[in-house]
Formats: sequence, structure tokens, C-alpha cells
Amino acid sequence: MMLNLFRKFKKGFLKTQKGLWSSLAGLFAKKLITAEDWEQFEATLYGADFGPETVEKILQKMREISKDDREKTGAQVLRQVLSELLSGAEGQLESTNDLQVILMLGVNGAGKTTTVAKLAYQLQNNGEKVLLGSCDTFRAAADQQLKTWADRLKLDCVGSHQGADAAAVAFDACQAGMHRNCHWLLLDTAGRLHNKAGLLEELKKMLRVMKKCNEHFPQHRWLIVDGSLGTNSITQAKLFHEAVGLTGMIITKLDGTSKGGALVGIYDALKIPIYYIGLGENPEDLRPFSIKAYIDAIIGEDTEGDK
Ligand SMILES: Nc1nc2c(ncn2[C@@H]2O[C@H](COP(=O)(O)OP(=O)(O)OP(=O)(O)O)[C@@H](O)[C@H]2O)c(=O)[nH]1
Ligand SMILES: [Mg+2]
Repeated sequence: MMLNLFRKFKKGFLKTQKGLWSSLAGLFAKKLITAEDWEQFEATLYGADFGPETVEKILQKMREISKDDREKTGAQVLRQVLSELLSGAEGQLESTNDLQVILMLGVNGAGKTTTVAKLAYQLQNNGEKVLLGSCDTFRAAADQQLKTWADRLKLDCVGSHQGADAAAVAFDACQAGMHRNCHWLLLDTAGRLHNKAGLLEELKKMLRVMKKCNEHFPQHRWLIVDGSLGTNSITQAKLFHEAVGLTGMIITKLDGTSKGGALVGIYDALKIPIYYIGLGENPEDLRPFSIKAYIDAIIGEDTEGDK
């Protein structure tokens, strides 16, 4: 299964990879790299959606390395630069004896509900006791969508109905999670447009109310980001961060996008750890984020043994 997923990851990034490869191979094979060569490579980086600020950083670092060390291949240099830019990006979820609450946030369609299901499936498979909470009280079918997942995965779910107070549902779910001695409570929320001030206020209210159960709740405030949208997500991520103080991110829909570079831009802009990546719509399509696997997927596998 893991092998399949890795293949899927690689297949998804194939478009990104192909462009980078041909451009890199040409670049570093030359004795003298001209300004025009760098410009061409810059265009390739933009095409892979690394985003303007990250492209600038990548090029600067690559130029520095190529001045001192012409032994390395282009792929080796880019690998080194990306590893530096992603340093600290791997989030790691650790279980404790107490209930941990994860609040899943993000704009419409980012993949929150699906990610709740996928993560619940993964935690449950590790022997953890998981409860779901349906705090998307905005959309009529939202509660049913989460309940359907709960039934499929044989999980308990604290339900709600359209128009209910999301903060009250969150409070009830926290109480239920504590009483039932759960390890994890995963809370789904409504897709909030980052520029809708009222919705962000509602989110802050949820946070205040949960603190009444336990001052540490919710320990995790994760932004679910649609990776196929590229670096457009950076602005929304910043706004969510200002409103709630994000502690982690999950980048979804990395299967089948040519914009694989956006992940670096998003991390570089926010420096919030990425815990998982989404590679499909099924429960098993969630992988812990690994810097090495990601770089392998966008540059090509590490056959020379360099890190
Ligand atoms: N290919 C792919 N599709 C995904 C992934 N994650 C979610 N989706 C799909 O994206 C669509 C939206 O996912 P949801 O989980 O409903 O998104 P949401 O953020 O809960 O949306 P709202 O509740 O409307 O705000 C669904 O069709 C999912 O199946 C992923 O990693 N890969
Ligand atoms: Mg949803």
C-alpha cells in the first residue's frame, strides 16, 4: 500500500518533475551559466508554482553553491536548497494519555471533512480511540457527510444540524471526548472565506468556548490547504494564522497537480509544520509529510545517495 501511495505521489508530481529535470540538466552541464540560463530556470520554477519569494531564494542559494562547487549536479544542488528551505517542516503527531483536540480549518472545498475521515482512519488503525465532531453547521449536508464517514469507519460522531451554534457543538464534543476517554477529537468546521470577518469571529468564539472545558483545548489548530491551487493559498493561510494562531497544516490534493512547488512557498511564508499530505479521496490516502519523499517526488529519486 505504501509503495502504491509513493507511486501515486510521484505520478502526481510528474509534470513538475519533468520540467525541472530538463531545465536543471541543461543548466549545470554548462561550463559557464549565463544570465539567460538562470532566467530560463527561473521560468521553470515559476511554472512549478514555487511563488515569487521562494523562487528568488532558491535562485540565490543555487547561484552561491554553483560558484563554489561545480562538481555537484543541478539536481543535487536543488535538493540541497529545498532541504534547507523545508528544514523544520515535518510535523509529528504524538499521542498522550489526555484527550487531544484537533480543529480542522480552511476555505470551502479544501478537503477538511475528507481529511478528518482519513486522519481518523489512520489513528484508529494505530489503536487510538477517536471521536469526530461535526462543527460545520453552515452547510445543510455537512453533518450528514461526516456521519456517513463515521458509519463507514465505525466511529462515534457528535452531530449537529444546520444553523446550530458551532461553538456549542464543539463544547459538547469536548465534553463527550473527555467522558468517553478518547485520545483524539477531530472537529470538522465550515469552509470559511478568509475575508468574511463574521465567520472568523465565529471561529474565535469556538476557541473561547472550548477553553472552558480545558484551557489547552484545542491543542491543534490545523489549516487544510488545497495544494492544487498553488501559492494563492498563502494569503488565506496568513489570515487564518492571524485569527487563530495555526499550529499545523495539511496540504491536500497533491495527487495529480503540476503545482508541486507551492508546498515550499506555503511553508516558507508561514513556517508552520506540515503534518500530513493528502494524495486522494480514500481513507488510506493520507501520508505523514516527509521532506525526503517530497523532494524525491518533485526532483526525481535520489540515486546518487546524496541527501
Ligand atoms: N484528489 C483528491 N481529492 C481530495 C483530496 N482531499 C479531498 N478531496 C476531494 O475534495 C472535495 C472537497 O473535499 P471536502 O473534504 O468535502 O472539503 P471541505 O473542506 O470539507 O469542504 P466544505 O465543507 O465545503 O468547506 C471532495 O470531493 C473530496 O473528495 C485529496 O487529497 N485528493
Ligand atoms: Mg466539509
